[in-house]
Amino acid sequence: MTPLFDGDSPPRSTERLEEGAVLLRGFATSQASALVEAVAGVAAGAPFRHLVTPGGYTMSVAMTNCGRVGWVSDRTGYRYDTADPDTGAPWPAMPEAFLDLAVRAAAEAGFVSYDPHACLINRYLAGAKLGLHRDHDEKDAWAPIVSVSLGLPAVFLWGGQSRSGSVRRLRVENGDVAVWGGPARFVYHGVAPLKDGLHPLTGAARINLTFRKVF
Ligand code: MD3
Ligand code: FE
Repeated sequence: MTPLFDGDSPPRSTERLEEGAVLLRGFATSQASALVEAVAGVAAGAPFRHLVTPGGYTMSVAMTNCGRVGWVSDRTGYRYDTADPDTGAPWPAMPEAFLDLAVRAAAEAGFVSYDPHACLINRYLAGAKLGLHRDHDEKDAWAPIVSVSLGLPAVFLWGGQSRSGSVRRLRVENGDVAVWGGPARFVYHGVAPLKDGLHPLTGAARINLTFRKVF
């Protein structure tokens, strides 16, 4: 735990969760409102939608993407697609502010030359959750996933390397950034059901950006 204070910027700290995984508390707080605005720009071109899993369940989290490819799911499976399946159009470009933040956060966690292709944007309203899972649709098994929390707080579930192990609960807030890669790339993780509330930047929502190097 390394607290940093510089003048008027919000407090930051680096918390090492395990080898390859860090939580950068407050890393994006000063850019949060610009990031939320950029999310609205992306969603104007590619609206949030509730995807259906291969098992036939409709996800409680609403999703959209920006970047060269986007993560999608339907009855046939999960995949990265260059086009939004709802419109056939390419996903909106990744905003400069997104890329800049992701690259700086990855470097802070020790991953140099991070070059994410995709940003999956998750929107949680009260009750929405993400069950324990691993992200393994990406080819590069070392490059990190960078996660940026915006708006309402949530509880991250951190399950370690096996599904049956104990699960840590970590509260994350607006501006917190998690980076996990290398040996931590395939840990089980999820998000507990969102508590309702109101946040000045996002209203009744939590928004999470996850950056991925896909190929
Ligand atoms: C890192 N989304 O889209 S944080 C996904 O909040 C996904 O929407 C999460 O997992 C979300 O595939 C991104 C995932 C996570 C959970 C717990 C963690 C990352 C973590 C605990 C420690 C470090
Ligand atoms: Fe995930």
